[in-house]
Amino acid sequence: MPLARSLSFTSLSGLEEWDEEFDREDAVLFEIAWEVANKVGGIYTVIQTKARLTCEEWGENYFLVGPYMESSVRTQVELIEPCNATLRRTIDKMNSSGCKVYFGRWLIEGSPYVILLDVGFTAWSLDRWKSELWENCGIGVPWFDREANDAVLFGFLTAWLLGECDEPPHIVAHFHEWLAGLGLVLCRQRQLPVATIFTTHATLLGRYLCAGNVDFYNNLAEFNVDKEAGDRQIYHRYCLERAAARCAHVFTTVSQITAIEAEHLLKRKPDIVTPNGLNVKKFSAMHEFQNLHAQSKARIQEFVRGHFYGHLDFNLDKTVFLFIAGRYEFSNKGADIFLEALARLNYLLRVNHSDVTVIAFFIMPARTNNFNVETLKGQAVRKQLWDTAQTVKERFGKKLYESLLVGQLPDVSKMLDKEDFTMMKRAIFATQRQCLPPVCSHNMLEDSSDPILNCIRRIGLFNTAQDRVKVIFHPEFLSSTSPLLPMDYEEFVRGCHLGVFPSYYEPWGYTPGKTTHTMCVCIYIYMYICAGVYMHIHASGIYILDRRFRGVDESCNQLTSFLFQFCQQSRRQRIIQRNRTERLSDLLDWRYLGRYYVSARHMALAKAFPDKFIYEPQEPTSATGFRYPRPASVPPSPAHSLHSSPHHSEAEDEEEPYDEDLEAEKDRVNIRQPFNMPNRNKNQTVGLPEKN
Ligand code: G6P
Ligand code: 1S3
Repeated sequence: MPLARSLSFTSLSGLEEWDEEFDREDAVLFEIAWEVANKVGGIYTVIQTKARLTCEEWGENYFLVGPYMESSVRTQVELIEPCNATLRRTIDKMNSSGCKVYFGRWLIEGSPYVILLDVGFTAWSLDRWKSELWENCGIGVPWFDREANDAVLFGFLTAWLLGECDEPPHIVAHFHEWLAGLGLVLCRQRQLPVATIFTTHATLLGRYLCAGNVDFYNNLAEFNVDKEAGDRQIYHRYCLERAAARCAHVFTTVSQITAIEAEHLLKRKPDIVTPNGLNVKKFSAMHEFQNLHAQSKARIQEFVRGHFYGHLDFNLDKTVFLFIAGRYEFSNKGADIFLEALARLNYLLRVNHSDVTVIAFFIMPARTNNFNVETLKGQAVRKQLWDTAQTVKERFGKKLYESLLVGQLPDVSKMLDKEDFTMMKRAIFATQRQCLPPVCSHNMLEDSSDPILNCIRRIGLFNTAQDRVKVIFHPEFLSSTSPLLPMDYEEFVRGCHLGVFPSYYEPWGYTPGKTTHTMCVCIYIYMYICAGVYMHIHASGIYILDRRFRGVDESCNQLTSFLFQFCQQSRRQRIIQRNRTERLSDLLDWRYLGRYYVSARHMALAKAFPDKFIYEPQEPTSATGFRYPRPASVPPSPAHSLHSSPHHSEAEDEEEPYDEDLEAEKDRVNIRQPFNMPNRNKNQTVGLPEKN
């Protein structure tokens, strides 16, 4: 018997330092998910952003397995011949047995290989596979659940594929979420020589229970899981999920809070938490992202000019843009308490006679039949005003030029003639409107029962002139080709001032992650932040809303107070807060977070092939500890020594005299200023929250 090889980390400070003893030549990694090259939600982002790092680690031995979706394949995948003899043989064999299996390269960073399984093409096997599932695993899937039927087809096809791949000897198969989980169950039931990992990104029951009126986190241990799943008609799905979690060599989830949830609801404690990362792009200078903010904000302002035409009685320079985005789960994602807090904020701003206006965007996809006429008209009116202004400007310029040509100063009273005035009056008349600016940009299919619209109706935020808080519900993901708001999501986030994510159920929270990634300040929810990360976040200008032991009303009050503080900030303070947010970006980088996936794979190999591999976890010590690099914006230490970095420091934030425009400019170009100047700002709140 060959000697077992030790799979351990020699250091936790960098991926390049993984133990080299593990020879990847005789191992192959399959990562299987329904969202491979198929954008549905967060798992797509996990796999897509992680691909570059995994390709660096596994090279040609890394394969993603997903469903074949023609529309996505046409735009995202280059179909090619299988890259090795084993796969060619396997795919040919499956295709000659009535399947359609495609091989290609996914055109994302890292260009990973993808194997795409056409589940629709093998639908003829559904009944046979379902009865096999019933006989072998006792799980019955009802005919009407289309998603579960797809999961059955996808699971059997995956197990077939893995069963045919007999070379190289060590296969690691990593399955994501319940939709892919059956493949894992079948691998184990058929005793395939495969090291299996199952990652749940959210438990099915967690999602369903939280969406109802349940005190979820305080009752995790009390739920009768079978009954709860049965009551919600998801028992078969729950069985598939639980079977995958129980059968896996290694079970993982994305955060500590979801690990506790999984332990209670899926009855297995995750072996390791594998948090999600992003591909963090480093800016060479801090003012770069500040400039990008200003550019994107200008585009949002243009949209707002059109949307509020005829009611533009507020100062756009004193308008703060807030947003919430994500899967449309009204209370799970915290849209309920955000709206409630906005109503309270509206009241506070009004009674304090604030000159600040808040525009809150809700970007959550719902069923619609396109943009509504009033919203489109707004943009058309804005465009017409712009065109009119350009025409008058050209005519004016021509007259001015002609007058200068003959050596005369122009007669100002004759520069605009009757025709110009008529044109301008017509344009102004076009801005009259009989209705208020719409709260929703689209025609909703379920308008009368839509939870956001119903809540807006109840709290009365109708975009009236008196409202200091205006709302715009955009029930579609953003796109740079939209005729209404032609911006992609990242650009939009950059232009906003604050992202608000008071989710009740959020296993990881990619949306706040991506928001920080674009250096936009945001409000995180405490529940899913682990203790170590909490300290980083708290130091980074991010607000943390604690919903753990608080009722809805108390959380609403806390959120309202954060929002009110934010609205009182000056431009200068917002700039500083954005700079601080930059410090968080390293926390989310796959280069650091990818190690947990590596660890899970090592653990699985050691469990599946104990005579070949030994897994030796190593606790981080002060010598090998997990340390993030110092972000560029962190002030040098000791605090009052001379600075070696050209970046703006916190000491400056607090101690320098205050001139908003000058300071903003300084921040842009990172000019260093001397210390110990008199502090004009002593009594001014900086807007950072108290630690709870
Ligand atoms: C960036 C730009 C500044 C601009 C500021 C506006 O920092 O570099 O030129 O003044 O954004 O910030 P605000 O928070 O008011 O959108
Ligand atoms: C899930 O997607 P969601 O937005 O429905 O998976 C994501 C990736 O792990 C996670 O970030 C998110 O919290 C979950 O909820």
